[in-house]
Amino acid sequence: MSQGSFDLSGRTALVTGSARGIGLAIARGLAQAGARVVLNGRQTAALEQAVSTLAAEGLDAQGSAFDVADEQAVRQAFQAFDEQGLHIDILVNNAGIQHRAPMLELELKDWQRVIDTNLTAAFLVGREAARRMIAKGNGGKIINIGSLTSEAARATVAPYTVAKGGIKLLSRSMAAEWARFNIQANSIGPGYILTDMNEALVNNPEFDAWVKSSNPAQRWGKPEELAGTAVYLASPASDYVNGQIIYVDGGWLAVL
Ligand code: GCO
Repeated sequence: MSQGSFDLSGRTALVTGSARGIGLAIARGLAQAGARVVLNGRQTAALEQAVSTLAAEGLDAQGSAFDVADEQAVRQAFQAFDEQGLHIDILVNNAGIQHRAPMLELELKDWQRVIDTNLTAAFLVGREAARRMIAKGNGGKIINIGSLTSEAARATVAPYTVAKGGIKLLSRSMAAEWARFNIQANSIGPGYILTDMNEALVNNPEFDAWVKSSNPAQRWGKPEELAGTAVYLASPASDYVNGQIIYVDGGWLAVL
């Protein structure tokens, strides 16, 4: 069965920022569904560690270290894939950073860094991937990782909020231009998830209590809880789903 199938056998997925956290959990989920996964990060040691972890689980994983916000580095990484005969059928734009500061104290360089990594990089990597998907004529899947801040702002994380709002519309722009090539571009909006990036929030008793009281699930999410939605959006089961954002947030937005 191909229509409606969740099987990713024979597909290759690139997951950016996948040495840990949400990216690693999504890469693992895609690999468990049959895909070959290419992990990405900037730090080679952490990347190699993640590749070994997945390989030890019997999954098909390899690494590609490059900075997603550096146009030249992104180009070179895709040229290296071409030379290896590696075609990216599924791209997950996950790499992201956080910088928490009130806007009145926010410096331009930090604004720029967060926008570059969380938004512009998804365009840069998406453009390279889509060029090849279109040239090959087999379609493709792009999943851009948004956030609750794709929908609602939270004080002290303005550049992150703006970038994640942009991610939602980037998926729609990709859908608008590339749907005719059988490319589906959708977003996933994770809720508050237990990751290294959120360590300071998890360890802040007030914030932790706020997350638990404002969320109908009354708990933080786990990175692996994003994998099922990623597999769905990477698979033929979602071939007529395009430009959407699916929140995986325990119901947080439902009661906002
Ligand atoms: C933060 C942000 C995020 C949230 C995420 C929820 O302050 O770090 O709020 O990291 O976890 O945006 O979707």
